[in-house]
Amino acid sequence: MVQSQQSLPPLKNKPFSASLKALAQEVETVLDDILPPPSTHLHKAMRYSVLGGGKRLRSYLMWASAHLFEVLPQDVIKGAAALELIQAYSLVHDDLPCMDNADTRRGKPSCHKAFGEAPAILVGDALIPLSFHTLASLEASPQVRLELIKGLGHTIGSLGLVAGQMMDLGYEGPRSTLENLLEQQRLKTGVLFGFSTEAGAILGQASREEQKALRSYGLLFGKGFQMIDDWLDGCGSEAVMGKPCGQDVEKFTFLSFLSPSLLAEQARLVMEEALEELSPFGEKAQPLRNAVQYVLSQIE
Ligand code: GRG
Repeated sequence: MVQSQQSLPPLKNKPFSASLKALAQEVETVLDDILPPPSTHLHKAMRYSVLGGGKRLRSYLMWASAHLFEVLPQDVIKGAAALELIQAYSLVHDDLPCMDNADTRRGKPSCHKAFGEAPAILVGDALIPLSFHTLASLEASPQVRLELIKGLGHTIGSLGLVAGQMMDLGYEGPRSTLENLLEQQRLKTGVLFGFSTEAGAILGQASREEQKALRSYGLLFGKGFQMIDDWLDGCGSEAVMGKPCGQDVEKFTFLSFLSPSLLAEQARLVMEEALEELSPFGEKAQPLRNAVQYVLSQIE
């Protein structure tokens, strides 16, 4: 049965952390349903990598963007789940020994540590098509589904996430410039956040201008998020972060180019730019403003 378009429940008075938690639970339930039962090694590894962890920030941004328009609530949660499948794939592959070589992820052994290296590659390989299949199965019109599928394909391909990873691995020019780092972070972090807010607007059949403004908010949010992530890794404490700090000292990060105080200042400016993109949306954009507030509060 096709259900009618409707506004998502207003959440402007709910604190960010409560909204994020509630949404994360809904997305987790859908992910649990989308993922195949754990009857094979591959499916166990897929469920291990996707479920029970992650802040679900991209889901939140998609939801908060869709919240500005008339949408099918179940499509928003399912669309957000599709983004989380991509997020999980990118982390599983990034953790591999031939990439960032990380033994832990989301507070537990990384996928290849728990299930083996070849299975971890195949987990990523299987999560990507599952994400596209999920978008293709939404109740939205074929046009909307096509736009989402096209947008995600562009976002995660050789002009998006994969290009960022190639730069990070040092295959695409010198890594020792701030310019290179900004582009790498735009591709690794920014474009998926940008697509998250754009996807909410696509679902809501927003105008091109609205889609552009929300994508721009997401890109700027991603830039600020990465700056603050680098600041926290260099200057934060494990007690506050809930994960070990100082893991990136050997790498090029924003702290390789900017002092902590300058980096914090830049992050605030970038987040202010992100907030400016929300001015056409008035009060209803409060959940998106709350996300900025939350990320900035970590360096206050
Ligand atoms: C194409 C293999 C491949 C990778 C693409 C996304 C990416 C590049 C790598 C992931 C590793 C990484 C640290 C990327 C920077 C973006 C970032 C800070 C990701 C972590 O996002 P959070 O903090 O993670 O939202 P959770 O666990 O909450 O989902």
